[in-house]
Amino acid sequence: MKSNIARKTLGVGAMAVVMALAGGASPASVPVKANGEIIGIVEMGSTRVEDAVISISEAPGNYSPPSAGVMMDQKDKQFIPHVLAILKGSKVKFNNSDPFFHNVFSSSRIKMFNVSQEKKGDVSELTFDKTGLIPIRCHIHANMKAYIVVLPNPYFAVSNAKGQFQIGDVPAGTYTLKIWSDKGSSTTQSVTVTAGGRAKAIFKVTQ
Ligand SMILES: [Cu+2]
Repeated sequence: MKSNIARKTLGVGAMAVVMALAGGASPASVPVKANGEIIGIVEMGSTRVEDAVISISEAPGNYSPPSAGVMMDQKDKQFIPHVLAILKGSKVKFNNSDPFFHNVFSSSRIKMFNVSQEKKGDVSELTFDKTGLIPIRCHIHANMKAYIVVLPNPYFAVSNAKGQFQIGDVPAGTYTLKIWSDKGSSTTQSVTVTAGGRAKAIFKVTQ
């Protein structure tokens, strides 16, 4: 046991020397990672929940939205993605990939709009500068439903088909982690992110 530890220590030391030589940098100049990440899963009973939006409610700083618009496509009479999470101030491009008429509208108080994309390739671009939930529909196809969730900071994620999510590059701190899903609700959680660490959260959604 003792010899194992000794060997392990030697191994790490040797590796550090090799890295320092290869990189031409002393260990003191290696940047310290001040941010961490949050990972987790979203469950509902024994199934996993896709398209849940997980976000932290308060984070310091001012954030600039991406200059390019984020795409919400209309293909095979569906909005893709079903749930789009964006940073406040972002532009969304509503694209028509179908060879027929689509329309996008919302009656929400946060952003009320009504635009049409008559033919394949038509795009309507809108800016979303208030935070909140915006349900959207198409006047032509009643089954078409989607949601845009506008958030105040960039620390959010949408769960994948396995219910997994990952929020990366979060400044170290303690936050309230919240969730929105069109399938149900779940309570908020407190999460502490440490520098270089990985905080974990499990959300249980109920109807
Ligand atoms: Cu449509």
